[in-house]
Amino acid sequence: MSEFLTIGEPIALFASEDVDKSLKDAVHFHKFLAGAEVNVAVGVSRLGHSAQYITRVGEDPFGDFIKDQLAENHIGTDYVSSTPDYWTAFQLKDRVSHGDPSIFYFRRGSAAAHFEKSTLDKIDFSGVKFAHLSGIFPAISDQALDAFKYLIQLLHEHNIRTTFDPNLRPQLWSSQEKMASTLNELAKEAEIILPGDNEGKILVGSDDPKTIADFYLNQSDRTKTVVVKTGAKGAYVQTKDGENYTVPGFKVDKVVDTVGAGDGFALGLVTALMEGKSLRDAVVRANAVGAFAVQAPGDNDGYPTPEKLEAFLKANPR
Ligand code: KDG
Repeated sequence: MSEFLTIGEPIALFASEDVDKSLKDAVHFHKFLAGAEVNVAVGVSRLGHSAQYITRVGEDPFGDFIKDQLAENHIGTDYVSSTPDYWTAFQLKDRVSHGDPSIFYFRRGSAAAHFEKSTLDKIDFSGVKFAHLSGIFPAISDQALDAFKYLIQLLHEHNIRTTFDPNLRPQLWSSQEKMASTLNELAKEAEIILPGDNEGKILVGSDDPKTIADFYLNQSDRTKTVVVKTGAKGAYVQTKDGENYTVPGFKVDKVVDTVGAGDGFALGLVTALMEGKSLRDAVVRANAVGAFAVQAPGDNDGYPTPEKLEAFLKANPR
């Protein structure tokens, strides 16, 4: 029994340490655990909540590394299976002094892409307060998409609250239209949707936060809240009850790497809601964890402990 669960593809990430060198030329890399959903699980666990991660890895050094990392981060592995038949994914990320880094994946046909749906029948949903879903796992294969839909069905049957981050990864889809239509269909199943304003352009044809929120709130009765991430500016919140407001972001001295900030945002929001905090306070925490994330080179190494988070929020009151 865990408070939180998520499904995703874990990735061994090699992050370049050679600033502003292309991936072709970089020679120094540091190995990290990555994968949007596992990032969220890492941060949830670091903030003191029990978390289970659902996935499949290969019986190879990257799979072993991921299992070690999950154990180190106290993430439950009851639903992590391994296979000798397919590899675990890995990726390269460059280091840039400005903007977003570029990423190169080695993941096609991975063990997670061959995820076995029957794993989901073993899940103990008792005590689960939240499940976090992202648009990456359903993009990696038809098999993963099918399992993802089955998980959604099970979550509904057990009345589990859900967050959905579209997490656009155009490289994983056959076309932009397919990506937008599939993700918008999946978004209908979530209670809370967390798009980025830049994703809005592709998903709903506008980067205006209110237009994005209106679209998702109108397309499904199940969706109660949309929180649009607006980068360093913070977030725009709109609920089915007609509430809407902006929560400003936090200033950061030096941005080291932006990847993992969106996952940090999601875990900040979910953990605060699991602790019974108001939606507004949850979005403040979401922004705060996002600010921690951009100050570290890996995707999830910057996420705070409860002590660090508390000290940060005290020093930067909202
Ligand atoms: O959100 C962070 C992710 O981009 C990263 O960890 C890798 O899951 C990943 C992906 O597919 O891009």
